Amino acid sequence: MPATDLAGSRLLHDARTLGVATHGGAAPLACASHLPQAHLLKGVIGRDQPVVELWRGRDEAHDEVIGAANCRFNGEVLFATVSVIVSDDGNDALGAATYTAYRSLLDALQVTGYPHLLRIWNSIPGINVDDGGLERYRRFNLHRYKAYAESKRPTESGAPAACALGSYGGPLVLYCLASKTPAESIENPRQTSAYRYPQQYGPRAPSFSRAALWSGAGSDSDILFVSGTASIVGHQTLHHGNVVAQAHETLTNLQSVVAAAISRGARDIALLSDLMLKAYVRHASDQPLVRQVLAGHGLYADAVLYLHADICRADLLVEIEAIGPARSVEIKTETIDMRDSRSRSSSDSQVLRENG
Ligand code: 3EB
Repeated sequence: MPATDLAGSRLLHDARTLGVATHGGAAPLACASHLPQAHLLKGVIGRDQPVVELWRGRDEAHDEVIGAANCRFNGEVLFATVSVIVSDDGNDALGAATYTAYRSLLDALQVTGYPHLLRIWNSIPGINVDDGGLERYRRFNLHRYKAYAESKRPTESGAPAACALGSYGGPLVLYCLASKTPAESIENPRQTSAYRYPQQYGPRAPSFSRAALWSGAGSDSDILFVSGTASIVGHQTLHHGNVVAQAHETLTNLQSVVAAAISRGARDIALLSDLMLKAYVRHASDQPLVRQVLAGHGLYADAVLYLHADICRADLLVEIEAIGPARSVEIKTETIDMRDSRSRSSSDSQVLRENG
């Protein structure tokens, strides 16, 4: 255990570390306050402690705060977080927060010289709530599109891999990885491209790619960012109310998008099992079923991070994302033992326990 204590502390204080996303926990992680940190208010399922997702590059990184964006970059990639409070007045508070957050982020990418957004995570308070006749997720889509279009960013092919999940209160939180060189957009032949969804899903279709395939500078392997993937075939949700069938359909979709990436020449990726997975479940009590489906597909279900979150379509019960394998960027998830930190005086003493 002392060895992993040290490993955890070393990782957080490693000059190559780019930033963290903290899943769960009442407050942001004090021992990571020197890094861009996305504090996400989702419940971690199956572990009684928060989890920190830590991003580390190959070279020493430097940070800069630009407007609302906390950035850290190493000459090759940039990690950034933006957090914007959603006011409770007005019908379109979420839309306004989305526009502000995206404009700040995109301006920061331009200023720092990392213009290519590879992957972005969106955490949206009350994602399925109806605000004055339009669901918050649909308002989010309108304003994300507007910010991309005004910043002359791709809104169709070339848009980043993404996901959009709910949070139970708190601000709108974005975190992302961007780079100096572009990624290749990958679509899923089983699914209508999200940016071509018909109007029945909202006045503006979502701006994201099913996956982004990126080769780091001078790297001999690629990194595949697979967007949040759900039980959608064509543009329709399948298997209403059946989480097991939705999980199977989701895995078929994931396998299909990974196959599409391989057929485009992805290096070092052969199977879905080569990637790191994160699963979001709408109902925490469904997690054992999802876990079982993953194990049944030969995946290492205990290494998956399970988070309790609302999903952008009200009829979706599960969504899974994938990433890896990462040579140019390392991603580790670790459990933080908060009990341990309470017994110590230094805020640097929180224990990070690697879970593989
Ligand atoms: C879907 O396939 C499910 O709006 O950024 C997945 C990934 C979903 C990203 C987004 C939404 C987003 O449409 C929802």
